[in-house]
Amino acid sequence: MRQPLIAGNWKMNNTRAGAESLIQGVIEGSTGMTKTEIAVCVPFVFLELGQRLLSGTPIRLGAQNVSTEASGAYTGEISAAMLREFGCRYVICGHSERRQYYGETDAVVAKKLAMVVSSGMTPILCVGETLEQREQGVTETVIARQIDAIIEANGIDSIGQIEIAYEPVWAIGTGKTATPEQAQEVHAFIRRRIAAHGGAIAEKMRILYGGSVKPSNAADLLAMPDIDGGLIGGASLVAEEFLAICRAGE
Ligand code: G2H
Repeated sequence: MRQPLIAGNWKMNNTRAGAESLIQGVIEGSTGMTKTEIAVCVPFVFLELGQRLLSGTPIRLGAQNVSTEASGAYTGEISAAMLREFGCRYVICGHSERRQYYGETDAVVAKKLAMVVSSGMTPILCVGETLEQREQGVTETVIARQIDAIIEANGIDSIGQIEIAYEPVWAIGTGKTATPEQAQEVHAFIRRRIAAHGGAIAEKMRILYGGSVKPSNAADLLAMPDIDGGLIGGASLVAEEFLAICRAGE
């Protein structure tokens, strides 16, 4: 009942020529896929290219970050309105790499989500625990804190306007994937947590899994009742691999 979403997160990869052939490959290879929604979240500098190539196709364009501010003297920042103008439908917010390397707090992430929503796009909110936190048995506490912070800052209704991606930090780019059962357990917890806040949206909203998703594990992950798609890093950089994952959602 929830349409699967497979979104590529290219991170800081690719050349202009590489970006062009990858997007073309995804367009051509996804013809005939009707069930799965497909998106590519590219570096800012490839947005114009993405907008041009994807125009008239069902594939959505996305960005990987956004400023907390609307406009003004914020050197190096990119606003939500700019992303919207360049055809973005999705914006990844609060990816663990941004939390870890650029000090993004839950409060910053909440502000970014609000900016994206008010500009008419859909944020993909990333949440997830580190290996240390999992080993300490505080996975649910960490995820609850990340989700609750958004609800407290932006209200429960704002949750209906976002996508959530559960990305266990220990599974990101490491080749270690959460087992489908481990991921399902956390996805179900996220849904319960949102329902407990009075979010009638909990059953309808999509919760994606991210962290070393590849063609060989995508089908098993997507078969889980609370896994509604994937946020794909490394495997989204090779058209055939990304397409194989998209096909698993069909
Ligand atoms: C997790 C994921 C994409 P990868 O960061 O967001 O990357 O699939 O390379 O683990």
